[in-house]
Amino acid sequence: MPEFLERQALETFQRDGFLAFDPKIPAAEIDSIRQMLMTLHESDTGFAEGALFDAIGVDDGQQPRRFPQILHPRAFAPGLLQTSFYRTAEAIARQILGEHVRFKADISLLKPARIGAATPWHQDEAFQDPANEHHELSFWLALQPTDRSNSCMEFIPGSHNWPVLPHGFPDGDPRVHALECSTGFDPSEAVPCALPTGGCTIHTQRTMHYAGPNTSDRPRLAYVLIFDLLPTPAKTPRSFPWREQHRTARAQREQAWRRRGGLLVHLWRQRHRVRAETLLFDLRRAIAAMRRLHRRPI
Ligand SMILES: O=C(O)CCC(=O)C(=O)O
Repeated sequence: MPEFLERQALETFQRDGFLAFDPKIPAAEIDSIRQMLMTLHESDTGFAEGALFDAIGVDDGQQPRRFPQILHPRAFAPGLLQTSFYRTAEAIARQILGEHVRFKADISLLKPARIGAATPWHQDEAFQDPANEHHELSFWLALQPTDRSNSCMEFIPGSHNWPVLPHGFPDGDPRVHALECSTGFDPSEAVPCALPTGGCTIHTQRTMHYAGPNTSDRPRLAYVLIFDLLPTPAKTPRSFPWREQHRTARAQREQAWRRRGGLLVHLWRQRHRVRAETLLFDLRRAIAAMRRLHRRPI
């Protein structure tokens, strides 16, 4: 596979922990990705199973959603992975993380016109199991021109070398899905990454990032692909207390769905990740997921 990122871009990414670049996706493909995602959002696809949710707010289905997201939209529109965007992102992920890289997840991120909420400052690893260290890359594809007026991504250079900083919940409300980091860094160092339609940013699981509200008259839609390596045991013990405190309506819908048999559907959807060298890890995770279903009250 030819190397996609040139040396200078690679060095910039390694220095800063993020990169804005042009993945050269044909315009027709961008239109097709946008249409597939908007169709899913407009039909509320995945709400009952916790795949569609509002990342800001209590997500009770009563209020207009200010940051609707759909987890693994490829499960509902498989064409999303038959794209040059997927192939390019995978090639770059391999270039950066090496040959053992796996596709992890995709997410659709919509910010409705005028009411689209800001994404609080956070590091993606704060959502994950602190017993393991994670090694992942997110490819954030802009499906319309994006700048500060309609919520472009903003990053703190060099933050990918930091540990995971303390996180909490916006307004201290554990029912909100989003996590917020409000200490240990200076937001005035943020670098906004305005992008044209089809432009893309890459960031790591520790890169501190944010996106402002959508104050424009058009929805802002982004499609994210995440690639990772097998997590490795954390070198020093860590605890992320916010993970135990989190009580989202999304997680409750997902748990109820999994108990009704959705867990098997979920594991089937993850089958592409299974490799000989990761089998043991994946098996342990599947068993832990089954145990959790019976332990926690809904
Ligand atoms: O699109 C946004 O507003 C935030 C995206 C984000 O946090 C991510 O891709 O990790």
